[in-house]
Amino acid sequence: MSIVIIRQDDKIELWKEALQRAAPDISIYSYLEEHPADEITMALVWKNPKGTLSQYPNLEYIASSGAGVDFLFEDETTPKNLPITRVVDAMLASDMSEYVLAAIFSYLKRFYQYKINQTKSLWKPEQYRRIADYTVGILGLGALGTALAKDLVRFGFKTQGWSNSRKKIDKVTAFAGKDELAEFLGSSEILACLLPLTNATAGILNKELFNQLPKGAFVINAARGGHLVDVDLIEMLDSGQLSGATLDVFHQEPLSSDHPFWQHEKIHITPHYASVSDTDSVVPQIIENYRRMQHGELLTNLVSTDKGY
Ligand code: NDP
Ligand code: OXD
Repeated sequence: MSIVIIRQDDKIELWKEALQRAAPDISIYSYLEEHPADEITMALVWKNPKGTLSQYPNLEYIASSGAGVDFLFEDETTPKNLPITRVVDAMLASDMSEYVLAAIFSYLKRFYQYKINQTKSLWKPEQYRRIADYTVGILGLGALGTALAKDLVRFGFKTQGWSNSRKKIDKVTAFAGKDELAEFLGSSEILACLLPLTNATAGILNKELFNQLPKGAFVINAARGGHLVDVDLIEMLDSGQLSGATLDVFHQEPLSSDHPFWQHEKIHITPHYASVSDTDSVVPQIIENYRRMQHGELLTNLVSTDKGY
């Protein structure tokens, strides 16, 4: 029984060392080194190349080293009927919350406009509004959305969230399901998307949705590029229906250098780095699940293969 780590960035050794430190008794391999495929029972993956998982005949369990699992469902070769887990981690959640708060405060204090003014050496005070003036809406009240909602409440924002099932979070107005989406959008002057990417949520950030927001709303997408219809965002920004957008995620990553988002002065881009799994914080839950698998116990942070998240 051993673990293989499959990812295409330069973090394989980082993960391997952290796992090995926490569990010296387990054999852990990079998929790039020679390793006994038939001994592999668990794969720790992040955007693994398509087809890589099907080469392990005795695989029992797949763990995403991030919160998202969309890349596993998008790969038709991902073995069916194996348990899939994802990361649920307090540090990942607080990092995300800090990202969204940074975007909101930059918007509130007009930093985005000042950046534009600076390129023109323009000294011009811009009107600002205050925390109490805004209602922030969060699409997705899961592990990340809930942490963000609580932080927003602590700062004094009027806060509301939308999810599949209705949530109960102190001082947060909770909306649930398609029937309540329009009402939720109607008062979300700042909208943050923290939904998982599934068949039901792909393309949800589109013209129809943006038109239901109050005029001049600000949008933050830190979930997945597939949630956003890019041309609709540009149209809504140019028409003034939206006043700006902060985007961390894109259909194609890295975002190609000729994508119109780069040159749009109302779009603020970060390179899918809002919140990143910290190995020290996350490794204990990975090892815990490996031990559980060995003992035939129920895994934690299981993904629903029916729902896709
Ligand atoms: P969770 O699974 O904990 O939460 C997802 C939330 O979305 C839940 O509240 C769920 O509702 C709701 N939801 C899902 N589908 C629908 C739908 N069709 N209609 C309404 N609500 C829906 O996920 P996390 O909070 O852990 O993570 C969210 C996403 O954030 C990840 O999937 C990933 O894509 C992204 N992410 C991005 C990062 C970055 O750096 N940019 C870092 C980490 C994550 P319910 O609770 O009722 O099931
Ligand atoms: C994640 C991410 O899903 O980093 O964890 O995007």
